[in-house]
Amino acid sequence: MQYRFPDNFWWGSASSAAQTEGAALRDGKAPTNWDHWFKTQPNRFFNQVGPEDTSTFYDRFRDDIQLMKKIGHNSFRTSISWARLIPDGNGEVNQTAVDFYNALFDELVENGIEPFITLFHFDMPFSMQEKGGWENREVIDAFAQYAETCFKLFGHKVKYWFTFNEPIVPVEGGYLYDFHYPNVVDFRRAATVAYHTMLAHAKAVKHYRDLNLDGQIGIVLNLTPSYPRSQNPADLKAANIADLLFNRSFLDPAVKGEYPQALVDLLRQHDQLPDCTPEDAVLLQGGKVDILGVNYYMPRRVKARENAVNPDSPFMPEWFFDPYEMPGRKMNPHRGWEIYEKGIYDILTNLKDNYGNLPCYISENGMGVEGENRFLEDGQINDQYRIEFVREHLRWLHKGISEGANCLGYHMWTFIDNWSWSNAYKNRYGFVQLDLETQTRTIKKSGEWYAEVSKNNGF
Ligand code: BGP
Repeated sequence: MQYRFPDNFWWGSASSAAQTEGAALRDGKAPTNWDHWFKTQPNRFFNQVGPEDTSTFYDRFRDDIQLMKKIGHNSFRTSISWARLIPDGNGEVNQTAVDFYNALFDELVENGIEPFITLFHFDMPFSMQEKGGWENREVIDAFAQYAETCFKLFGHKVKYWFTFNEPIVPVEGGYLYDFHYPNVVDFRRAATVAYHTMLAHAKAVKHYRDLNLDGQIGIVLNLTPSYPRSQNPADLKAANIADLLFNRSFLDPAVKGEYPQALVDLLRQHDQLPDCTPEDAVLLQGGKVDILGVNYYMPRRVKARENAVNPDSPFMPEWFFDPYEMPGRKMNPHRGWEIYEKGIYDILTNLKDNYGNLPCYISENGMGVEGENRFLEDGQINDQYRIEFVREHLRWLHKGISEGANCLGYHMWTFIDNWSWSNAYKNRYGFVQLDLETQTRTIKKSGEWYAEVSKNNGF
C-alpha cells in the first residue's frame, strides 16, 4: 500500500440537519430562515424544491446508519436543528426532538460510528431572525443557552462538538452577496454578523468548559487558500487582504482568541468595524478551540484590481482585488468551482507553521455533479470522477501528515445525496445515490471504493 494513514484515522462523511432530516415542519419543529424564504420566494431554489422533505433522514436514520457502516464509516458529522430542539429559539425544549437526537446518537455509537455534532449549520430559527438574527446580541445569548442545553442533554454520548459550520457563509450569503436570506448587501452589517457569531461561539465554548465534560469542542471553517496571480507586490497585497477577510477573520479568533491587527486596521480605515466592548475581547480569548474542522472545496485566486473602484457602489471585499482565472485551471463545471488538490496540503502546512499545529481534520471535501444518472451502469452510479477527486486530495493530505501536520481524519461531503442551499438537488455529492421519487438509496462506486480505503486505512 502506498498511502497508509495514522492509526484510528477518522473515515466518514458530513451532512447537516436542514439538508437531510426532512420533516421540516413536523413534530414540533419551527421554521428556519430556509423554510420562510422558500415560502416567500420559491423561485430562488433550483426547480423550486424546498427544504421540507430533504432526504428523509429523520424517518430512515436507522437504515442509513447501516449504509454508513457498509461504506466504512467510523465517524459521521451532522448537526442538531436549533429550531427542532427549541422551537421558539430560547424557550421550551421539544421532547420529541430530544428523543429523536438521543435515538440517533445511540444508534451511531452502537454501530461503532463516532458522532461529530455541529450546533449551527446555516439554519437560523425564523423566530430568532425576526429579532434581527446575529445582528442582535440577544440572539447570541439564546444560542449560548441552546448550546448549553445540547451539552447537558447529549454531552455524555457526543464527544466531538462543533459550534458552527462555515460561519462566514451566512455572512457572505445573507449580508454581502445575496445567496441566503435575509438578502442584505451591507458590509458593516456583515461584519457585525461575523463578529457576533464568534462571540456566540466563545460563549458556547465557555459553557462547555464550565460543564467539565469528557470531550472536545471546536469549530468548522471553510478555509480557502488565497493564491496571488503573481509575485508582483500588487497581487500579493490583493491576496493578503482576501486572506484576512475570508480566512483569518474566523481562523484567528477561533485558534488564537483574537483578530489579526491588520484586519482591524483595514476595517477601521473604511469605517466598517462593528461595535465592540472590552468584555468581548476577554470572551473571545476564552473561545479558543480544541480541534478545528477544515472544509476544503476550492482555492481563491486573485489579482490586483484592473479598474478603480466605483465610490458610489457598496463597500465590498472586491474593492481590494479581482478574481483571477488561472489559465489551465481544472474546473468542476457543475458547481463552477476550481479543483486544486494541493490546496488541502497548503492549508495543513499553514496550520502547522502558523497556528501551533492544533489538532484538525478535513471535515468536508467533495464534488457536486449534475445529471449523475447518465453514469448508471447495471443500476449503480459509476462515479470514477469522484473516486479520482478523493484519491488526489488524500494523496496531498497524506503528504501533509508525513511532514508533521496534525490531521486526524477525512470526512467527505456527503453521505447520501442531499438538499443544498438554493441548488436543492441539482448537484449530487453523495457516496450513496438518492432516488427522489422513491427515496431509495443505492451505494455508488465511490462508496464501495471508500469502504476499501477505510478498511485498509489507506490505498
Ligand atoms: C458547504 C456546506 C455544505 C454543503 C457544501 C456543498 O459549504 O457546509 O452544507 O452544502 O458546501 O455546497 P453546495 O451545496 O452549495 O453545492
